[in-house]
Amino acid sequence: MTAQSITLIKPDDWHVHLRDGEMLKQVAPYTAQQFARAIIMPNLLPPVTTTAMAVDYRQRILAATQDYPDFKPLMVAYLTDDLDGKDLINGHQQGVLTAAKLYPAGATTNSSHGVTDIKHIYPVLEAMQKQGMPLLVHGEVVGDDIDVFDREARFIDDVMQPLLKDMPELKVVFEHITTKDAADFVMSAGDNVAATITAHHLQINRNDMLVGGIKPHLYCLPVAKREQHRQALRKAATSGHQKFFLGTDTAPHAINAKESACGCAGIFTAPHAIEHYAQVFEEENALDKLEAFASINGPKFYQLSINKDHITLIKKDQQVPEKTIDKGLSIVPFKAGEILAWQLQAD
Ligand code: OTD
Ligand code: ZN
Ligand code: ZN
Repeated sequence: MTAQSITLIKPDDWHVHLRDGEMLKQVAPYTAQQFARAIIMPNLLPPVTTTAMAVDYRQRILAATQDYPDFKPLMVAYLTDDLDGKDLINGHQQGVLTAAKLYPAGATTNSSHGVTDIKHIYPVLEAMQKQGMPLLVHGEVVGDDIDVFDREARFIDDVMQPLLKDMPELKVVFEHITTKDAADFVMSAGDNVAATITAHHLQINRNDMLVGGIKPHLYCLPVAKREQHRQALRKAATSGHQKFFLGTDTAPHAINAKESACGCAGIFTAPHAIEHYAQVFEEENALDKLEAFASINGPKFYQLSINKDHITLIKKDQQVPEKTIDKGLSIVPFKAGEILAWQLQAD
């Protein structure tokens, strides 16, 4: 018999972009409604690089999610070539900074302040290793000679392997993996290496983005890859293995910034994030592994407690709205206008 409802320990989202200002007010409640905690990406303009900036940003997030007082944003500092390592470690010791994020310069939205050569930040990474502070990586190498579809595989060879050779105890989350290469690499690495997987990379391949007309709302970075990679990601996520956990990488942009001659990268999955994942796990006959992926593996890796609350998903069709509109901002969610098989039950 197929499941009509499932109850899970309340999930966490280990990778979200909540933005700032009016956009923050519009998008943050979607995440806070479904998830107990979320790792908040620091790629604002200017980026969140200090403990003080993270404290301020956390306040703005809490103000935007006051209807969900139990929601806990977990803050991340953005690593730059000249970051103050002392402040970073202090911020972690004080419980303000959960992790630090490595954006190779130019790899994704608002990454121009990112690290130009990982060797520049070796002293900071060594301190993080000692401290047990996780490093979150946008795992792509950028360069004029590197094909956009090869950026992630190249990152494994050029950055990840040498880094872990030099710092074998460093806790690393390979964010939003998109290739079989990355899934295999993470499986073969030590327990200190894990990965997040987005709902959209479990659902779309590069044909979905490009065949029959270009679909700007399916364009994100790292860009979706070939079908064989999507299959490898589905296998990894639904295996229940402790190394893989939920990170939506929901990355909203206003509609005019997406539907443009030079459209922004990012897919807005927050409104129905857990339902998108449930659909994938059901298709793979692995609904029994969803709780490990969504609610257990993440906190275990981050050495945080597992949530006490639960959520229930029911098997009931619902249509994703064409747009979410608030405060003059209009954003197109993932699968806009389409029917989803699962629905999160309201509290
Ligand atoms: N990818 N867009 C954004 C971030 C992510 O690489 C990412 O984490 C964004 O808009 O902030 C995107 O396509
Ligand atoms: Zn990224
Ligand atoms: Zn992201």
